[in-house]
Amino acid sequence: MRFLTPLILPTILFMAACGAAAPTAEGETVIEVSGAFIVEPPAGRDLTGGGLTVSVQGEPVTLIGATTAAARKVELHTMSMDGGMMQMRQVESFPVTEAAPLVLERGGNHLMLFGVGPIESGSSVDVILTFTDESGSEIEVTTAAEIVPPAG
Ligand SMILES: [Cu+2]
Repeated sequence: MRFLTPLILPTILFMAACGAAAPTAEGETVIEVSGAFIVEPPAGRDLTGGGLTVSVQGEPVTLIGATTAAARKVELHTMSMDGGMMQMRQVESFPVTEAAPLVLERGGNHLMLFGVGPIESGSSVDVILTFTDESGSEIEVTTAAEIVPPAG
């Protein structure tokens, strides 16, 4: 289970059914994750997208990655219009500040999941998000992502 043995240590792991929060080492910054979802891939496909909202109280943090047991790989993607075409690009990170929560959603910046195993709408899977704070410390937050039907 490579996904469950990340190289990044030490970490703070905090799990909750509906949203998750993790204090940093200083106990001042609080990260809150809510509304996590993964779109059920179309039949025969193992590629899909997902989203969530991250807000932070205190110092800014940076989302630098995500993993889930439900997918081989999760990337951070931007979505933009380029010459009338929707363009997705992988990015290394997304910033989160008190003034600017991070929203990952369908049709916007999003999580891109590759090698997705069988998942069914209505169930949920844990997604582990890795953040860095301004001191360079890594913080992990686990959130339950709801599996939702493909957009109709
Ligand atoms: Cu994408």
